[in-house]
Amino acid sequence: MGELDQAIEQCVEIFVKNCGKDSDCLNMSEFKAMMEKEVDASNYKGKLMRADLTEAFDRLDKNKDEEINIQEYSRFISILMKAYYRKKYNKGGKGGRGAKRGGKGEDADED
Ligand SMILES: [Ca+2]
Repeated sequence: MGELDQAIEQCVEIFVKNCGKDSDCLNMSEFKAMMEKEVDASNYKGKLMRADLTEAFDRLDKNKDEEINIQEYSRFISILMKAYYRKKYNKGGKGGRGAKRGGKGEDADED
């Protein structure tokens, strides 16, 4: 198994582990528990991590069903990946490629 396979598997398993027993989504308390256990905000740079968890949850919950599904979670992982990259390597910020996407629903990670 490749390193990327392992990283993807871990991301998925963390999601599944934190979802309620009979659910395939994270509710607010599961999301908060996951964040406290699995995410060190100091590793990331970006608006999302400066917001409190309730606001982060609201922004991630695109379909407003008060749960984070796998699609919303995968967007969240993507936001964290970009924020980590920006913090660690100090590149990939605004003005780089892709800065002018202009699409709706994809701007949660932009300042
Ligand atoms: Ca949702």
